[in-house]
Amino acid sequence: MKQQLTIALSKGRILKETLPLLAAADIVPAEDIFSSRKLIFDTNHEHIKFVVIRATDVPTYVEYGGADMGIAGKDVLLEHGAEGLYEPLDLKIARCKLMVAGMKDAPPVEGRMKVASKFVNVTRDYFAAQGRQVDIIKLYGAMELAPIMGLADRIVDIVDTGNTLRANGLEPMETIADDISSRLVVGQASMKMKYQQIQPILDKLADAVAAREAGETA
Ligand code: PRT
Ligand code: MG
Repeated sequence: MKQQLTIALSKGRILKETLPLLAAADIVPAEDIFSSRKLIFDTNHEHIKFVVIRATDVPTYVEYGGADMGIAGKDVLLEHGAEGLYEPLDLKIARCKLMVAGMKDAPPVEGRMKVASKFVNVTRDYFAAQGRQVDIIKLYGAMELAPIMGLADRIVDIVDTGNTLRANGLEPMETIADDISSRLVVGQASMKMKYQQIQPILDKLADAVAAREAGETA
């Protein structure tokens, strides 16, 4: 007998790249996710459902068993912490970096540096590991604005092309993590209880990732 399996997907920019991988693993939503306001979606498998939620909520759902597995950016996972989660697969989509940035040609900061970010844990850990004392200011978006308005000396944010930094007169200064991409996470309890069902999905997704990579470099 197959048990119910719930997969938590991050809405927003990684969803578009996630669905083709799931489709290659033969898991397809029963209706168009983008044109629906639903939060729960049936799939072509009677026992598999998607929930579509904020990226930052994905590890929380999976950790506490509200979903069996999920897909989220490594940035989100680093910020959340790894407790209760396995991270068996790098989906290699939505690649980017976590960086420290500041105003272009900004002089070194004298005294205690103010750093604005939505990644407060990552920021704290990064500077603490270097013995640098910083004040962290939590923001929920538009981090680039903080140095411009004098709210902070530096920001910690996701950088892809760097266009957003440049367009706002900022520049990347230090790399915190250069291997950010979307990862598949599985709850530790679910992995134990539903291994028979989860393992074949992991295998198919791993194949889909490999095929996609091979296609890209061919
Ligand atoms: O909306 P919500 O608050 O729920 O979350 P979110 O807006 O962070 O989520 P979303 O959907 O925008 O991004 C989800 C995930 O995509 C992130 O957690 C990353 O793992 C991944 N990702 C990959 C990115 C980028 N690339 C990226 N470029 N997330 C955000 N950006 C931002 C970046 O911060 C910058 O402001 O896009 C802007 C453009 O980047 P540049 O450098 O190309 O200009
Ligand atoms: Mg967003």
